[in-house]
Amino acid sequence: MTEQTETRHLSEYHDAQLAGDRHRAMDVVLAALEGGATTMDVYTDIIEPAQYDVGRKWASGALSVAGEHAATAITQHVVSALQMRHGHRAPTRGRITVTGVAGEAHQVGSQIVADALEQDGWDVRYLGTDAPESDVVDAIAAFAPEIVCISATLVENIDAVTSLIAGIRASASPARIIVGGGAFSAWDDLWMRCGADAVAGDVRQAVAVVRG
Ligand code: B12
Repeated sequence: MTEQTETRHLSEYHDAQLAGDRHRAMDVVLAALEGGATTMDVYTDIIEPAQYDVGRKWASGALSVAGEHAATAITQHVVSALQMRHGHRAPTRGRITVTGVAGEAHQVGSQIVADALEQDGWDVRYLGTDAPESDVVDAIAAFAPEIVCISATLVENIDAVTSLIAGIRASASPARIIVGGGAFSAWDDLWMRCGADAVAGDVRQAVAVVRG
């Protein structure tokens, strides 16, 4: 995609979100894919910036809570449809658990990371977000993944990330733990202070860091 086409698709997608029109939003994404964009391009050049715009508009009062919920529901619909389009192929890499933490409601980012990793050949178990820590530790022990990805958007939830990582390590899981999400942009070394092995900024970097 040229930069100009990317910008046009982003603004058309965002307009469709604001109009609450999920069919139009899906058509914009299909047009981008037909024009040569990859699913990864759609995540990073359309969906992520459109959601960040939704956040800015909500924070400034230009968008109501209902408007934000409708826009995010459209994105969740589109993200699921993109994954359906990829279909299911047998995994060619190892096992990964992707999860949020207790108290964290944001889950679009972690869903996208889970989907992109599955597209990259990993055997992914996605736990959504806001499950009790002990349940997450148990689910990880049962699946025995080589890698655990933990997502947090709010800085207030950093203690929950630290505690979850300690819980996973105490369960004797040898998994490499990678963290990401908006909370980690607050300070450069926050991921290290949580006890994680690595951090990644967006979904493209997440796939690269997971591959190691
Ligand atoms: C939708 C939304 C919600 C929805 C979430 C619904 C859902 N099912 O997810 C709801 C309504 C629940 C919500 C609630 C709140 N929200 Co909110 N929300 C958003 C919004 C608009 C979009 C989030 C989103 O979809 N982002 C798109 C994804 C793709 O981006 P991402 O999460 O950053 O993920 C990417 C990377 O970070 C990375 N990544 C993410 N996870 C991981 C994990 C790993 C391992 C790796 C490697 C990478 C990685 O890859 C992803 C893809 O590239 C954001 C705006 C924003 N800037 O994000 C505000 C925002 C995050 N929310 C905000 C706030 C304040 C709140 C509330 C406190 C509001 C309130 N007063 O109640 C509550 C808190 C709820 C809670 N306890 O968590 C603020 C946070 C401010 C801050 N810096 O702390 C934001 C930034 C809005 C704003 N501009 O002020 N929210």
